[in-house]
Amino acid sequence: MSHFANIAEFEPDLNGAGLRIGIVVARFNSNIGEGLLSGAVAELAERGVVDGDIRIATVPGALEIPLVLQAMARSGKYDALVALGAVIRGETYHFEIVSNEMAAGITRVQLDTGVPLANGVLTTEDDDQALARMNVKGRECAACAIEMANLLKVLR
Ligand code: INI
Repeated sequence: MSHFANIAEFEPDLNGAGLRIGIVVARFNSNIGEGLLSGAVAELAERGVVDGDIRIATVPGALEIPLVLQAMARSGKYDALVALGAVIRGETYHFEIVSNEMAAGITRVQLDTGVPLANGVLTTEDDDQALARMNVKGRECAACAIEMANLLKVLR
């Protein structure tokens, strides 16, 4: 839906057919990572991304995500990337460091490489919050990756 009759607007395009999507998932809090991954892959499939166009890399924790995203982005093999993981305050005394460095690194990779990137690393107070959000967050990030990949293709 465009806002104005005489002003062109790029419509969100959520068709994933033909898009190549890379996913990086942290194994720390692995049950949450698995839930995020299930949601993301289900959403990609429902939106037309075929299994052969998806690659999954796992890393030990959230702090390792940006470097692997950077390598995948630089490879030129992906239209968009998705980062998945969980940083849970109740289980770490350096919650802020892990959360902030992870998020800053992910944003930096996106801007440095020009490859769109959806940040699906949950930062929560406890396990229950992460469990409640993992499926929807995985799905949202997959949809975000598709939309951003399509928008960037049009803009370029
Ligand atoms: N990594 C996470 O992904 N989530 C966490 O909650 C977490 N905590 O609790 O510390 C965490 N730490 C590990 C970190 O990401 C690195 O793997 C580690 O510091 C080695 O570089």
